[in-house]
Amino acid sequence: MKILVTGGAGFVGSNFVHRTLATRPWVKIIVLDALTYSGRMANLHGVLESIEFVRGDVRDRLLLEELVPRVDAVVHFAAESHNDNSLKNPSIFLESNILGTYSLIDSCLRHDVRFHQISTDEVYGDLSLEDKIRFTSDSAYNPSSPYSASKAAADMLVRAWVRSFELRATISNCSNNYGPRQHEEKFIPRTILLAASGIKPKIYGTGKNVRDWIHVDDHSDGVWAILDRGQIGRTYLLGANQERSNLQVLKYILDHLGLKEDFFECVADRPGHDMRYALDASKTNKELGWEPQHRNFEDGLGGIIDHYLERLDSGEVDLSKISNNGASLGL
Ligand code: NAD
Ligand code: TDX
Repeated sequence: MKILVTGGAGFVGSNFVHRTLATRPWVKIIVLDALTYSGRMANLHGVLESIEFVRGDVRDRLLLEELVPRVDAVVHFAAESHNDNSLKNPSIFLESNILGTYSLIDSCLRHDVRFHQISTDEVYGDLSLEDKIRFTSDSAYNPSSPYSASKAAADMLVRAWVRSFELRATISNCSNNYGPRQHEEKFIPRTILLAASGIKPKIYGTGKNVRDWIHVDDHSDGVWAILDRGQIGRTYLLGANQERSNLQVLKYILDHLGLKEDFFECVADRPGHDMRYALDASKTNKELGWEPQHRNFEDGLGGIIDHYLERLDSGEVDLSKISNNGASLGL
């Protein structure tokens, strides 16, 4: 089997490449990545000799004409992925996330290639802290930010292409990932890197906002369960049922680093900040037999903190970009 992995130099995509080669060494991989500010060749360290890497944009139709006919499936991770950036510069989110997905599904349709759309729980909007429900694949889309609206729009295109043109496609909506190789603009790496450098980490607003945290390897295994056994046209939710408030995550990290629990500062809230995400992934479990292997968030997080401390020691992290008192801007 040969697959095209878009965005394979980013956080989730690179972990998918590492995980695939570790668990399915027979799978041939082409990575297509534009190497924007968030893509790093270093994320593919150790696997570069086993894959084909192409630097390019998912909107480049001519390039897709060369690559797509060579594979059995496209797994589409490439995206602008940071909510804070989408509030400051939405246009690139529309370009890469919506038009990029359109170029890929158009090419996959013409070459009859299977397509898998990597999406997010954020397309469903948020829940309140009091809500007893979790989102299911039947929940209505109700995105809050330019980022989540662009992901929702891209998912809608995929659904329409399945219905109107019989594109062979599936979609997965996953909750917040943690693991190695995540860009330092995101909450967990940013908090570890700042705290370990003696700079107070930043909590947006009250810190009561809740995310469901899943280990990135469990996300990758879920995608493979869908590629292997998923039904064309279906949406599958991937969540770990590990809801934690941002304050709980922060305090765990501070404790792990031997720092006082008040070593942080509250800064201006993210505009439109979603309060709580929670997914009910039981249907994916029943239909595909997938379930997260990392059952406890704190155990999983404890295992990756050293990875970020090593990155700090290597001097590759520019702390000035993430130590400001608000949302970082990687673009
Ligand atoms: P990331 O920002 O770390 O990586 C994105 C990658 O895509 C980078 O390597 C970047 O260079 C590449 N890219 C961006 N625009 C491109 C373009 N136009 N053409 C080619 N390559 C381009 O993001 P991530 O956190 O790894 O997220 C990857 C995917 O997973 C996204 O689709 C995101 O919506 C989805 N997702 C992420 C999470 C999470 O918690 N990180 C959760 C659910 C879903
Ligand atoms: O310094 C910070 N302080 C803080 O309190 C940062 C960077 C974030 N936060 C808060 C905002 C969120 O409530 O932490 C929470 C997590 O923030 P992010 O890491 O920016 O992730 P989030 O906005 O939840 O979106 C993530 O999960 C879904 C990914 O970035 C998306 O790509 C994915 O779709």
